[in-house]
Amino acid sequence: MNHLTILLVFLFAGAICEIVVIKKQKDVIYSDHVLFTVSMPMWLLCAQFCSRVEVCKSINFIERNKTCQLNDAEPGESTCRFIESTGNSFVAASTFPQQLAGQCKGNYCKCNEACMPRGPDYYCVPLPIKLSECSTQLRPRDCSDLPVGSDSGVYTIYPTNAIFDVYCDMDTAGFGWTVFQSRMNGTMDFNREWMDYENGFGSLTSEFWLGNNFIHLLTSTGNYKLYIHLEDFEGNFAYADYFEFSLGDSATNYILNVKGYCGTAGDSLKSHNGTMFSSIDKDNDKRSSFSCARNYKGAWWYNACHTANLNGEYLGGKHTYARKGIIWTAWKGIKYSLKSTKMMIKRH
Ligand SMILES: *[C@@H]1O[C@H](CO)[C@@H](O)[C@H](O)[C@H]1NC(C)=O
Ligand SMILES: *[C@@H]1O[C@H](CO)[C@@H](O)[C@H](O)[C@H]1NC(C)=O
Ligand SMILES: *[C@@H]1O[C@H](CO)[C@@H](O)[C@H](O)[C@H]1NC(C)=O
Ligand SMILES: [Ca+2]
Repeated sequence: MNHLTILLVFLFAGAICEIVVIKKQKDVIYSDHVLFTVSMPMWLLCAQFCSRVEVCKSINFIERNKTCQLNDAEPGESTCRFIESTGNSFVAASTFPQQLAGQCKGNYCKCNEACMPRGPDYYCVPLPIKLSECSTQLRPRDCSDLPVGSDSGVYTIYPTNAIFDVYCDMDTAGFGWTVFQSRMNGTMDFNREWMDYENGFGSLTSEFWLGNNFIHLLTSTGNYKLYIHLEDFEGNFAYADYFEFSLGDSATNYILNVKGYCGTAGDSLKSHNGTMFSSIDKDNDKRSSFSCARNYKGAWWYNACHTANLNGEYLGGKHTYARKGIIWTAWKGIKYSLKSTKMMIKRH
C-alpha cells in the first residue's frame, strides 16, 4: 500500500464514526489556490481530508467527477476568484466544526505532512504529494512563500538576487500579500522626489512606499496580481483587484502594466495602464507644459492627468479641490480624499 491508500483508510475509518454538520457554500468553486486534487466519493470525506492537512484552508468538491480539491487559502474580502459552478461545493476550513478538526486542531505538522489523530494524541504522516511551496519556505521569495498560518507583519524576503524587508498582509484579502503602498493617517509626507519613490520611504508598519525598484524586481520574477484596498471616513471599504500587474524597469520609467479588473471600487486604473511613473522632479506624463505630479502633489503613473492618485496629499475626506488628495474617482469622485489605502501584490 502506498502512502495515499494508508491515509485514505484512516480518513474513511474516521469519517464513519463522526456525525458532523458543516455549512457548505454551494455552486461555486475557488479557482486560484488549488494545492492538489484527489478522488473522493463525497464532499464530506473531502472536508475530512482537508481537516487533517495543516496547509488546507478550504475545499472545492466537483460533484460530476467526484473530485476533491484542497486549497491553500480561504478567499478574503474579494470574491473575484470564485467561479459559478452548478452542483459543486466550496467549503472554508474555518467553518469546520471542532469535531471535524479533531485532535489535530492547533497542532503543527510540517508543510508536507498531514496531522492524524490517535486517541487523545496525534502524529504526522508524509503527504503522498509533494507541495512545491515547501521548498522555498526558509527563503521566501515574497509573502506568499511564508509558512501558512504566519501572521501579518514585517518579514525578510529573498527574490532573485536581492534581500529586503516587506510588510506582509495576511488579513485583508487572504494569505500572502506583499504590500507596497500604505496610507493610514497622513503621518508621512508623500510629496517627494524621484529618488525617494525609486528606493522607497516611510515605515513598513505605518505609511510607506516600498520603492519602484523593488516593485519592478518582484513583478519581473513571476506573474503577479494586484489588490487595492480603500477606506473612507464613514467606515466603508472597497477594493479593486487586478489579475495582472507589473512595472517596467528604471529605463522605462517604471511603466505600468495592469489588467483584469474585478472589485467593488470601480476601475480607476484603466486609464493609467501603459503610462510612465512621474514625480515632482521628473515629468513623464502625457500633458505638455504642465506637471501632473507638481499640480496634484503626488507621484504616480500620470496620464493627462489621473482618475486615481493614491500617493496624493492627505486631505482627510471631502474637499473643494478637484482631483487633489488621495483619489479613486470611480468610488468617491474627484473631491474626496480617502482615509486609508493599501496596494499589495501576490504571485499566481
Ligand atoms: C473533474 O472536473 C474538474 C472540473 O471540470 C477538472 O478540473 C478536474 O481535473 C476533473 N478531475 C478528474 C479527476 O478528471
Ligand atoms: C499614524 O499611525 C501610525 C501607525 O499606527 C502611528 O505610529 C502614528 O503615530 C500615527 N500618526 C498620527 C498623526 O496619528
Ligand atoms: C497596458 O499597457 C501595456 C504596456 O504598455 C500594454 O502592453 C497593454 O496592451 C495595455 N493593456 C491594455 C488592456 O490596454
Ligand atoms: Ca507634463
